[in-house]
Amino acid sequence: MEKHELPTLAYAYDALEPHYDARTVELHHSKHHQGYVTGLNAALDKLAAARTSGDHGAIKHLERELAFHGSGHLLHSIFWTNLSPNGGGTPTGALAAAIDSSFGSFDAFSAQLRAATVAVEGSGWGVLAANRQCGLMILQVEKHQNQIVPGWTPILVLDVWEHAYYLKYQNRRAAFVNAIMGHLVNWDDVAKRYTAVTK
Ligand code: MN3
Repeated sequence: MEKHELPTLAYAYDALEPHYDARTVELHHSKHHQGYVTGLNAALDKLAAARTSGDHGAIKHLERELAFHGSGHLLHSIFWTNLSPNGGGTPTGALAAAIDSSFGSFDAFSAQLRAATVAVEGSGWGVLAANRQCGLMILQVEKHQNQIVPGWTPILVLDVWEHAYYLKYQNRRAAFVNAIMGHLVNWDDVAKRYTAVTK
């Protein structure tokens, strides 16, 4: 089976300054995200070995590892592309219309997403998810894999594990979320993901 790999960022580690500091972005990408890639590959290797041997005694543990590290890798891969040094502002076109339809207005959407993200209990993510038939909804994901809804695809994800912001923002999680929403969201990428789900 082909190995999963850490994706290369489209910008330098210091490109998101001052809103997202270079040291945190470097550690977050090269250490934390890499850890999920390594963990996912290890889980897949062990599952393959178990199939070969026919010994599925550790299957419950391995499936948990797969869900945790696989979701961690996927969410971080979306997260990096959701950010841009030229981000911020508001979406346009079909995505903007869908946000208005699902949430009433961009401001109402933004307030709900920021509230859901800031209120994550422990480590997790605020997620805007899309479904072809049903439009958009906001999810509050715990860890990487809990409180997802099958059939709904994440198109904008906000990481509020402490590793994502603690060096610069310490306990001020809301300030980190506001900095991302105000200055760094790459709405072109979110719109591209929305189109891929709904076309
Ligand atoms: Mn993270």
